[in-house]
Amino acid sequence: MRPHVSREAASAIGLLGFQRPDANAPTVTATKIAAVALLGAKTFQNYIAGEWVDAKDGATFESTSPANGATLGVFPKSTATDVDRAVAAAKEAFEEWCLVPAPKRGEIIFGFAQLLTAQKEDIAQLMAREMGKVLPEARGDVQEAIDMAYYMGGEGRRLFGQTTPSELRDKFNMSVRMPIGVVGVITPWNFPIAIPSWKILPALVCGNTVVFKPATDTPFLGERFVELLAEAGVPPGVVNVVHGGGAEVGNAIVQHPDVPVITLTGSRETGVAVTKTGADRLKHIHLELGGKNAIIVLDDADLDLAVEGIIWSAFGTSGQRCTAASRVIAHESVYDTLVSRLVREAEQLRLGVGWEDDTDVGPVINKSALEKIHSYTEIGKQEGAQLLTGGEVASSNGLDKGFYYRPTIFGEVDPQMRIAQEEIFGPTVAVIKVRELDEAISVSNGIKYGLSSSIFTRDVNTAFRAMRDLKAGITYINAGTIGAEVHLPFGGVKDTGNGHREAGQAALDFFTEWKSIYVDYSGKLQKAQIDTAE
Ligand code: UN1
Repeated sequence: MRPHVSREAASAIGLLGFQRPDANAPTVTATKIAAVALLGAKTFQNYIAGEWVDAKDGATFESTSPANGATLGVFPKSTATDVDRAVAAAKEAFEEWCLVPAPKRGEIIFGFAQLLTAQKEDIAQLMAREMGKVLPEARGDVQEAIDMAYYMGGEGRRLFGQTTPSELRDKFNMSVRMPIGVVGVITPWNFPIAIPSWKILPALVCGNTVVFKPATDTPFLGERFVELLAEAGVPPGVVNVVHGGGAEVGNAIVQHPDVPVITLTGSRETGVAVTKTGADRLKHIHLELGGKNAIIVLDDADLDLAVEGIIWSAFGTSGQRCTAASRVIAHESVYDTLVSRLVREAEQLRLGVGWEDDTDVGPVINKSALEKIHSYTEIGKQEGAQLLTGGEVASSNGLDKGFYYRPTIFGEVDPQMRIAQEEIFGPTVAVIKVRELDEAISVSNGIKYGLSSSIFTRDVNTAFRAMRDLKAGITYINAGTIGAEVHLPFGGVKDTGNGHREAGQAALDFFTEWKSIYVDYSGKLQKAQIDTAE
């Protein structure tokens, strides 16, 4: 049961005036979701075994808007006891869910895609409030989950294995994908709908069940995601949500003996800790960690395009994407022009609440993020980099109610400076001058991470060299560093992860285990490697 909230309260948190879903849009069932849920829910619960339940010890935390400080909801601050209940439910549900024909599992996920489509605007509006991103990007975040739902729903009728000849007569060989069990899903706040979809939807279509811990900065969106899954027909216990922090809930999931698979998007430090914790039980761990992505601009680049690509990749989502461009590597012959054009463009970006049409850049996620971003401005100045624009908290015109930072550009940056090496996760970009392609590639590679990379050039030979030599999981030619599509593998090399990928077919490899099956129909004992005569 979810309590209703008054219109006044709803209006106070800025949730009124949403565009209602199109009556002709595909809907799956009559539902309490969408507007009613957005307006009507003030205190939220965990979702375990198909029931909405409070945390066992009754503790709570609030979700507040980084845009204006409004309280959006109160959520259970769960503990290991709640995780135990969720894991038990997921373990029990696995026994039946793994036997549901994969095409049927896929159909439920298609239903989820339809619900998300119908609710896209409402969820985007909520996201602009809870996470802060501007509406076009919030819609994109939801769209990414819709795309993933259609893609993974389709996998229900594929999940291809392999057949291959046997070395022996009258024998048939094949390999099939098998579900693994309960998957622990730990997600960040920066893509509060898209990233859960990358993890939960492939896990489900492959026949696994899920215990999901959304980020504490975006629990409302995590709860909406699960509510829609339940609405789409995911049976009780197959997806469970447990709200709360990493130290309590995250750790309990990672330590739990009945959770053999963990997928985490988070910081490098958390990734290392999760790996250590899971090691004793030989858990399957997927990690998607940091980035320090660079855009290379060569002397033959289309500069208009490069400027657009840099501004979008550096300041979109207020720089809070793992794929954001936080470095620009500019050929010396274009450096001055590029820098002055970037500064001009950055200074025209309008800061504000994400749900206003004329906002280009929304807030950053919370106070500690704001402080961390500003501390890097101080570090950059101390290191001797040239602060070209920004470098300060924005607090005029009501922005002091939220966490806003001016788009910041440093020039004359040395590749070894901390602002060029460490992940800031904010609207700060470091511009580095180079003399030629080899140097550009070596600067781009000269960091511990390896997620996204990009080069602007009109020379096809240069482009192919970059595709080969940039050490990253993703390389863009003549586009910025953001904008990955769901049907290609997503992830990075070096400290960005541990070799696994999400999205695309690669996700299926993580959420299943291969089983090789040999069928001997010769009616006699045939010995592989021994009976080699014919
Ligand atoms: C992330 O920041 O972790 O490629 C994900 C992009 C988005 C996903 C980013 N499609 O920028």
